[in-house]
Amino acid sequence: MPRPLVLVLGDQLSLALPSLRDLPANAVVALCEVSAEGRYVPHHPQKIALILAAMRHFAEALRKRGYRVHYSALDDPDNTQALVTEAQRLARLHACDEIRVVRPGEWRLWQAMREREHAALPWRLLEDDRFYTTPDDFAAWASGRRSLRMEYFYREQRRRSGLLMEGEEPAGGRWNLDHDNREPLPTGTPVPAPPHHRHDTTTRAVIALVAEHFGDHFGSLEGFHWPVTRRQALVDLRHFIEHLLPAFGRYQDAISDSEPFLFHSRLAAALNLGLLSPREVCEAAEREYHEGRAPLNSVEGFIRQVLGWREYVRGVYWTRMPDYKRGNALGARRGLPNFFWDGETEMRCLRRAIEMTRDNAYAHHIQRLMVTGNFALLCDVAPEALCDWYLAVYADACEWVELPNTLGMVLHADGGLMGSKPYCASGKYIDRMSDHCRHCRFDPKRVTGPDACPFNSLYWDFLERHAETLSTNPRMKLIYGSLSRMSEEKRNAMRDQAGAFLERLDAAPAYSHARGQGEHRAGYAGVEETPK
Ligand code: DLZ
Ligand code: SF4
Repeated sequence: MPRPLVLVLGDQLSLALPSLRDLPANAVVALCEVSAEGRYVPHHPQKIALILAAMRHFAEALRKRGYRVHYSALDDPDNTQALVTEAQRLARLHACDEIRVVRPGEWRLWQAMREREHAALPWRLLEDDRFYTTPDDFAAWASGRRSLRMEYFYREQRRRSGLLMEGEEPAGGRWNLDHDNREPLPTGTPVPAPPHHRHDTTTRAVIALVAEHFGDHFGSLEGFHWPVTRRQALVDLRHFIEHLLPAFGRYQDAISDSEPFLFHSRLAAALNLGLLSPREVCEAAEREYHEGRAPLNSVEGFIRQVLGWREYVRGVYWTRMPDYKRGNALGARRGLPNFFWDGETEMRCLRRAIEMTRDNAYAHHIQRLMVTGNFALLCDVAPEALCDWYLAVYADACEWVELPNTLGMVLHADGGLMGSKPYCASGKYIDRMSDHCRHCRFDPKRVTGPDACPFNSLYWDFLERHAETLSTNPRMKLIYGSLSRMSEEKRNAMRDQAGAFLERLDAAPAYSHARGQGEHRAGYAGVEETPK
């Protein structure tokens, strides 16, 4: 009888995983902690601790259900410290004749595994059916379309799933209530605290291990509060549904100087690791609407993220890689500013977004898109530099979801495949949506002069620099109209202001962590490294 080794990756921690079904009794299930995965970008210590703690708990859950599990711990002396070599070592150790694995979360690993499909020890790749759509479903939807707008994909997903549908029509008569999701947070609005999960001995051991091995990475381990078991993830889901969902829609785009999580679910990490399924979270949210406990703009806004956007970016990723990763439509070349690694900037909004990232391995969608992302866009930060940062610092970042969001949505580097215009904005937007500017030494209303908010001149300078590419875009017509009506004198002053800012940015001394990136990237393939 064939004897498979089933490799379960750190973001595949679901009992419903296709590779765990119908296994012969002699099969061995392997989970492998390897340093290559922790270092190919310098992952936030909380992210590594989350994955390793969740892997250890999942291995226990599998053992309890009778699976035969081989767990390679990070400090096992025989550990080869890379996923492909480690799986091969374990397959030989247990005399297995094939390695089965579900499609991983990154093209780099998928490619390395596919190359071994016909090797002496063959790898068998299985499709991941834990999503609403497979890459083949997405390819079928995308085929023959000139534009891949999320909105049309999302409508089809609603029809297919039946979520928030009343017959053939969307519940409430509209497909998308985004316009009702843009209120700033009134001062003094109470925000419920996130659940805190008790750390058992397994989680405590992992936190100590990560501090020892990855303590040099950007990010604090203190206040680690991520759910590391399915049971804890369900507590977070219930907390979101009961305490956050009703106000989620209204304040979805709000930013707070003091509250990192607001009414956001923080469920993406648990979803992306497999502790929760997209179906159960969407259905839980939908129930709240039907039972009158949450308004449609909240429920639709949440379901759009999970059923629409999450599936859509995954489809874009798998149907466009590896070329997608090389996209740089705006020719951006600047390195990542050093303060992304320490938060040392006078720009309050950026400082707080980076500090919150350091403390929580989390920043919410609008901080990522309109603060750090917008700044990187306006400064022509190279897509690779920003994508590596987002992949490293956020607990929920797997490349399939991070790359299209960063390269496509934030940086418009895919030439508009995903977004019809770049999400560039001046300080006015941040002032409207947050209370940061009240605490900032800059003035969001000034465009030039020593106290002017840097976002303002950077914004206009960005539009000028990229006029050739962007000014013909119908959705940018209005803003280019405003630019063209400005006096030459004003435009010169803004150009000088932005130029001086960018010069200072380039002259800032390199932060040691940023220098360390070269070493991290050298092991990027992470699959064939020499065993330590
Ligand atoms: C992100 C990550 C880290 C830090 N460590 C591990 C690990 O030790 N073992 C593992 O199986 N997975 C890890 N991961 C997640 C992998 O990078 C992910 O499973 C791949 O699918 C790439 O997306
Ligand atoms: Fe950010 Fe400008 Fe507001 Fe300061 S003034 S917080 S830099 S938007």
